[in-house]
Amino acid sequence: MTATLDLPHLYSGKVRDIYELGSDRLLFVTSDRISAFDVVMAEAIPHKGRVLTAMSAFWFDHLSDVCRSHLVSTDLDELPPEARDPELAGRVMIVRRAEMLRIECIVRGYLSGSAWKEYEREGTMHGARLPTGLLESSRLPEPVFTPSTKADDGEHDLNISFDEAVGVVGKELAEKARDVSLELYSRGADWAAERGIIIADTKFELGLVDGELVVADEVLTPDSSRFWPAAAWQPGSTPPSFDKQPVRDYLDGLEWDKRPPPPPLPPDVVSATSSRYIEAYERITGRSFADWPGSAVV
Ligand code: PZK
Repeated sequence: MTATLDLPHLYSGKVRDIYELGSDRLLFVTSDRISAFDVVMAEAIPHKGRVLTAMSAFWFDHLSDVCRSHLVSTDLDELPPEARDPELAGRVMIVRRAEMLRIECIVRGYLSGSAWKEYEREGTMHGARLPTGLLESSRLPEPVFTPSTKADDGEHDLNISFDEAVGVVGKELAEKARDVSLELYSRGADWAAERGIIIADTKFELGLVDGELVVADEVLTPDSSRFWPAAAWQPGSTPPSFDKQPVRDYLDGLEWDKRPPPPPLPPDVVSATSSRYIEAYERITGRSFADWPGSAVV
């Protein structure tokens, strides 16, 4: 998709790449790749990377009173001239280089995923007892900070207790990270809920810039969170994901063992998924995606 940038490459994730921009800045590029069942599909979802970038930029600004962010600019014109590829418009973030905390700051407002599995078996979440009688996808009595440790590439992160997080980053930082994460989640989830989207849980990546805690990576996007259509939420089952449902529905109808290579996605599934991402952005921000840089690039 994206022309290889002539900048020092720092990191590649499943859907994002990070490059170096001098000693204290990085360039984040978010691709249109999508994964399902932990496998990256062969087809790109048009504009997905722009939607995630636009949504993160919205939240960074909207939540800036809770915590500063690593974001400096999403403007292509602030890149070195040779890096200003029109295909990159709307999908880049120039960010401050941070010293990243070695924990993933997860906040859960609803009981889903690995937390539901643990509760079903043990009645606990990350080792802490929860009320009895909760169902899959139940709303928790209050949002809970449930950190995990970063696993190596391809491995699943490991859920840890708050005390184990203290062991990794120290008491003061762990408490700050917990308080900031809970406030970011609560503010974001309340905002989204008023617009018909449940943010069931989310992952924040925090770091230090000049000793100050900042929120890095992407925030409160469908890739870093579970987004559910509020209208489809019913405790006892997992609602469809707001964004990936067309892909999941299609794959569920196939006999695929969930191992690479993934089956090809039909064009109507790809375009329905693209529309879902754009709809999530427009609902949450109240802005038109047509106003975001690069949205007319095809
Ligand atoms: C940084 N990641 C995680 C996960 C990716 C990258 N502002 C920053 N300063 C220094 N390092 C990072 C950041 C940020 N954000 C974050 N790795 C390095 C990560 C998944 C995909 F491309």
